[in-house]
Amino acid sequence: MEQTFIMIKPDGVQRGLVGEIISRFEKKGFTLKGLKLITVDQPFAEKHYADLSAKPFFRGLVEYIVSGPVCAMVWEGKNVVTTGRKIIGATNPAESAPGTIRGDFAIDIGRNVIHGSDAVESARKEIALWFPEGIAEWQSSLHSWIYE
Ligand code: DAT
Ligand code: MG
Repeated sequence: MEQTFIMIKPDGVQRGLVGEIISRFEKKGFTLKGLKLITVDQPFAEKHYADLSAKPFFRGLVEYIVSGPVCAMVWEGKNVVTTGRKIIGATNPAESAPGTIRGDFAIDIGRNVIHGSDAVESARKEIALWFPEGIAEWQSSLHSWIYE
């Protein structure tokens, strides 16, 4: 089954949005396979956002991600990478549709509350980076009530 890496950024944790965000993924029917509150250091944040290192906003982005604890998660389900991105909404909250997490809870692009992997391959890399210890082995007993 497909997995994705979802991270509630320091603003989302500080603003008390952890429960609301987890609830949206749970209610959709996805399965929580990994979860931890963690404050990462600069080299780690730079590694996570390595693809963006040439961007002018890179420094500010790294500073933001290391500014407090983040809630790192692995979610599992059919099409969870693409659907997870839809639940999160467009990168710039000014363009995120209402009903999406960023559309409902964010205003500025540099405080957009949440990260989600953009492809199955990046999800695999991000899960390996953030959860080197591995993730929980369990199957939800609701499976047959969610999948036909
Ligand atoms: P996403 O987080 O939607 O996958 P991304 O991978 O392109 O977007 O960028 C990672 C983060 O960097 C994004 O969540 C917010 C920040 N960012 C992206 N584009 C930006 C810009 N033009 N100005 C400031 N911050 C930006
Ligand atoms: Mg991205």
